Amino acid sequence: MSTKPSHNLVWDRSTECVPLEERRALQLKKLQDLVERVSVQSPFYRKQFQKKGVKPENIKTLDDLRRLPFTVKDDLRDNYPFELFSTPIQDVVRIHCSSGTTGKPAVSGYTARDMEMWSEIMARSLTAAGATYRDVVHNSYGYGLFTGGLGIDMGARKIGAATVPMSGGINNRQIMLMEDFGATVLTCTPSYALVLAETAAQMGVHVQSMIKLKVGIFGAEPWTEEMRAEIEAKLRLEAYDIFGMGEVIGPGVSMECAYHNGLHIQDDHFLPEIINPDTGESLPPGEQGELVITTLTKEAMPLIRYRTRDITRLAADLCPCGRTSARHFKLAGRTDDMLIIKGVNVFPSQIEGVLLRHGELAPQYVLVVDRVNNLDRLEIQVEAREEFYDLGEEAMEQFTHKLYHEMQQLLYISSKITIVPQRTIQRSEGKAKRVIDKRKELTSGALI
Ligand code: DLL
Repeated sequence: MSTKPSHNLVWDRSTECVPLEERRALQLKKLQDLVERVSVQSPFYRKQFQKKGVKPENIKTLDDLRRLPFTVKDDLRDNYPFELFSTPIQDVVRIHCSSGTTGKPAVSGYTARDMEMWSEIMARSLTAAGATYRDVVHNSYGYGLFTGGLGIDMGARKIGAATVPMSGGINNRQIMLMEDFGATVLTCTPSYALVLAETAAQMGVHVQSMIKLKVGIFGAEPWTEEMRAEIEAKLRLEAYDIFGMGEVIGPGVSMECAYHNGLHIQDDHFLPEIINPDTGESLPPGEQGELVITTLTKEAMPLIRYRTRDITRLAADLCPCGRTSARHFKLAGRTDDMLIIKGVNVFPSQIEGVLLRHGELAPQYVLVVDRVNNLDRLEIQVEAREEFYDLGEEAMEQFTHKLYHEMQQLLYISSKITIVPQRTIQRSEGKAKRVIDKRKELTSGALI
């Protein structure tokens, strides 16, 4: 975490730095309009409101948000494809959906105004990382139904930067073009940033002298502070965290500024809450729970109290950068990524934090969970670096043993540590697959 910010660029002070009272008054007005609007235009929410007995006139303060029903991912699937749209299809200009390979995807629609709002928040996000019209943005997020590529693209166009619409893959070519085009901003998943760093090293491209990257905007998957340090050292850039999700809009729901003390939520469009995922009860700033988002301004597919399943906490104070928006801290993970092993809750990011503290290990790992004789078993497979082999046989064994104990202290359960040779763990062009849960295969009969 840097204490001295590298810049303090803000895209639009009139909206981003608006006094807090004014921000809240605007949010309330937008919330009231939203409830009114969906009561008329959305058969889905009309029904939900009736069930809960809520009427637009019940929304008198921002706290009245809690009277509204939650929306969950299954509501999107159950109303596939367009039942959650609040506008007729002729007003929709874009449709995205989730990439799941089984079942029906979660669909999201956008009107022209939704697209304009998305461009605006992406312009804010890129500017928060210090990007301007002078930059060359090498965009390796996937273009297509996934919102990453196109979302970044719109923001970069809005600020006037030169965008290279790469998508992921063909790693050598990525490095060649980054070098030849003088890319200054890299946008991709943090795991793919590491793949690119590795590729540059294999190609003999000296990052410090041959690649001009100054900033990286990484998101779409959980990553730890340790991973940030690793990427910054390897790619010689300042790494920023960006968060978002297809159902809500795409990337840009929140973004770090140069102070790196949480992600600013674009809360003039996305009103955040943190709830206890088990009881649904609202939690105050500082307490960890599930992030819930209400889209205040989205037209085509507004979502009320959408349960994201992402685990984080809100900041209680304002950021010194001048923005008055709410902030959330780095995501711990998703409720559905949380592993329950022998009754203990484990987030992959906790394990990542410990692994990356060791110079002997590479930031490539996978967690294999299995059930043997009715007992859960966790195997942590992690790649070695040269430094590991330099230790010599005896010290290698001691190191593995030490790591085993560290994990036991962290997780309160024993795990098997397998240190595998370099470049044996599968790399990804987008979101990394960190968990192989064989228990799911046992119950569903599905094969991965
Ligand atoms: O991942 C949108 C996106 C694209 C965000 C590019 C950032 C950059 P989905 O594919 O719908 O959308 O996945 C959304 O990814 O609920 C989180 O669990 C996870 N996620 C997204 N950003 C972050 C982040 C895009 N910065 C899901 N840190 C979300 C941790 C993230 N997890």
